Amino acid sequence: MSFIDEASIELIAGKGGNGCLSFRREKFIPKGGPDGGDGGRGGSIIFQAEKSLTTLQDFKLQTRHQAKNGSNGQGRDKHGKDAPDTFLKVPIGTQIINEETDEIICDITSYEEIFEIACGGKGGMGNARFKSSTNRAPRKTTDGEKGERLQVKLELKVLADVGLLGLPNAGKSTFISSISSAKPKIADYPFTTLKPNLGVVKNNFSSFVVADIPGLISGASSGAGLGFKFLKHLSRVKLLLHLVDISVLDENKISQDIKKIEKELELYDSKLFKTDRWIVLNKNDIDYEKSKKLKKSIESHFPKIKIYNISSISKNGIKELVNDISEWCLKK
Ligand SMILES: Nc1nc2c(ncn2[C@@H]2O[C@H](COP(=O)(O)OP(=O)(O)OP(=O)(O)O)[C@@H](O)[C@H]2O)c(=O)[nH]1
Ligand SMILES: [Mg+2]
Repeated sequence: MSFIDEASIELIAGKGGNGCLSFRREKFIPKGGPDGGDGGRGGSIIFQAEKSLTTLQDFKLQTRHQAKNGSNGQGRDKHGKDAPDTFLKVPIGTQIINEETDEIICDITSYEEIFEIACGGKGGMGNARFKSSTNRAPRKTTDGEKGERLQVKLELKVLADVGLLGLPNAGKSTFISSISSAKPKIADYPFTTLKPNLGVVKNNFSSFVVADIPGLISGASSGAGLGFKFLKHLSRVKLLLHLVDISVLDENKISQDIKKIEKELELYDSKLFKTDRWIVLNKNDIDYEKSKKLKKSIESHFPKIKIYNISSISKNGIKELVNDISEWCLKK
């Protein structure tokens, strides 16, 4: 299944039913009064978050969603039935944007809330409503109102506490699979990850959600590689973990790699660049002694940033890092 995080759809709420024109006809009552009932309300369109969904794929297949119309009123003062509302299920983290104005209409961030986006039309009035002392046989009725119609863009930005960042092959997917039950594809070639993966990390009594995205390369902020398309998924995280492959064991090469990612972040979005970020030197199982020295020198290159030294394979240093993330997430 492909990962779809954008879709453009048309929403049409139901029209209200028309009011009815009718007069009572019964035996022995030659001139019965007006008894046309009102029309029912048109169905509204409502968004709701659904736990089992992770992409907007369904909205690529169906781009037009129309709610049912209300029923027309009938004689004998029978009101038309209200139409049922149409519920559209989306993954949590979906934003709904008005395509004409570009304004965010709503942001679906909880499973409890529902959001009515297009309101069904009111039913029209039957002629019974127009009876008065001066007009005992009104022939007037009104039609049901049209339902609201709207063109919207859906945009999914995954909701996570922690986002993983790094060059392809840094070990981001290995890291998420070592700390959570997420099972992403892992391989020794770049761009193994093609869509964001989420993992829930349970630590003592708290838990946090981590998002793994495809690796970034130089020029990512202007569209190179795959990572750019996915950077927006990090826009709402509280903490970025920048994973760095230290297997080259070369201080200069490693700090150049770190700067490459920093530059892309800054070019992409200054707000994302200002998000709290820790550097995580990964693959220290290759040479633990050398990795300790490397950590010291990298610290001198990046004095303002917190730096960790771990191995996602041997799990060295992972516990301390996970504890610090938990504590930090609780404070935020
Ligand atoms: N020795 C060692 N190898 C590691 C470690 N972590 C990851 N690797 C290896 O590095 C390679 C890349 O790992 P991935 O987890 O797929 O890297 P990624 O950052 O998710 O890569 P992309 O999805 O392509 O961006 C794999 O061959 C992993 O086995 C580690 O701590 N030590
Ligand atoms: Mg990966």
